[in-house]
Amino acid sequence: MSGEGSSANGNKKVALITGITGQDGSYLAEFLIKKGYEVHGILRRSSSFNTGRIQHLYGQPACHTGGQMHLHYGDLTDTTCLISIITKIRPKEIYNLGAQSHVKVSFELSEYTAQVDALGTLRLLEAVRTAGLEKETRIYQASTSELYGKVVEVPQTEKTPFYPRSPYACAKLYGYWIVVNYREAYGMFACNGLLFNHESPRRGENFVTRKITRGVAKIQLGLMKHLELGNLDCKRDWGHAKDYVEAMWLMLQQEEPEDFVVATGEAHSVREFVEKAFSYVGRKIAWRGEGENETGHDADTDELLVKVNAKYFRPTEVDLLLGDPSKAKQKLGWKPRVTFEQLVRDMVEADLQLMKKNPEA
Ligand code: NDP
Ligand code: GDR
Repeated sequence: MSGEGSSANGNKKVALITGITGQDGSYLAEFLIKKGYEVHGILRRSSSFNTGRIQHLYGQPACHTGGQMHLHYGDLTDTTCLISIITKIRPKEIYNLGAQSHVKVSFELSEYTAQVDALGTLRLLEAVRTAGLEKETRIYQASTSELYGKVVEVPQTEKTPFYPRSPYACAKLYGYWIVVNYREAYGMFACNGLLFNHESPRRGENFVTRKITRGVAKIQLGLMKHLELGNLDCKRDWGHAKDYVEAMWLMLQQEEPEDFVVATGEAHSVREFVEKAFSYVGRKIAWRGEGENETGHDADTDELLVKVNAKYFRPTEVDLLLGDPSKAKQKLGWKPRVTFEQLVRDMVEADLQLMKKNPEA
């Protein structure tokens, strides 16, 4: 690991990203490197390759060293490593993006999800205090629209009360409040970004948007027959991850630490996402049946393209999320650039290219 032995450079802004190997971590690392930061990231030990999203950022990709990015083995469940990394690199900014981030999986891995998403946040805050950096280091916490869950008002703002609907959301609720508490108790510059769903060609393959765009590409290339999905009628406020990492950075550049909703202000159903994605390969979907028995067919050929499978239903669902990003627009000067149509098109095009190059992908 090139981070070993490196220390904070007095003039250079040093940032630490947990979850650097994930969708957001990779875009944020790119963004910060472009801004001249020395970027450090926490890498989980894995038996398989997990740096695919960031390998282009190494100075020397073949040996994972060099350039402005440095990786350190670590884990949000391991207090000692967090203290050691933070003490060594003395980051000016920490972005806590590391998480077990899959809502459906959190019903099966509820305790682990709490360990990482709830207690991991506490460990990180305590590590900053242990290193004596509570007045110097600014912290971004990846909070989420999932906190609103069974929503009590539409659209959701920074003031909307929370109603979490999954072990993931309950764990993130603790993360949200411990950040608020440490800000108030110790005067730490710590902010929650209440980010609504954001996607990209780098989105994990088992989140619904990427599952759809991969499926469309595979079906189009004759590599798969049909796609199986869960609830088609839930709605999400979908933006592009590239836009959202900029909002994270902007939050840490303000005079005062505050929490912000980051969203597009537009909601679409999973069904609409499916229809739009297939429309980019020239196919119109005709729906038949309902609930567990619903299917989607090519309107011209009647070929089965989509099938509902109850195995993807969640014990408690979040039906509608729609964010009001007015505060972020006004105070951060942030606004989303990528539209829903562009997002779907980009993802379908990227997966078509990927599958053409590597049909096994
Ligand atoms: P990903 O699932 O793509 O990435 C999660 C990252 O966390 C990966 O780098 C993963 O490592 C790492 N990680 C998982 N477990 C641990 C652990 N025990 N210790 C250290 N690191 C760990 O998520 P996204 O990039 O999509 O999201 C980033 C953050 O933002 C997450 O906290 C998520 O909950 C939150 N969020 C995401 C939204 C979205 O729409 N994308 C919306 C709102 C909030 P590895 O690569 O090894 O698995
Ligand atoms: P979400 O994203 O739960 O909103 O969490 P996901 O893409 O998993 O689900 C969105 C909606 O689609 C429905 N759905 C399916 N979901 C998946 N994964 N697979 C399917 O086959 C399927 N069929 C329908 C779901 O029921 C759900 O309603 C994401 C994560 O990134 C979180 O970490 C983040 O906090 C929130 O977004 C904001």
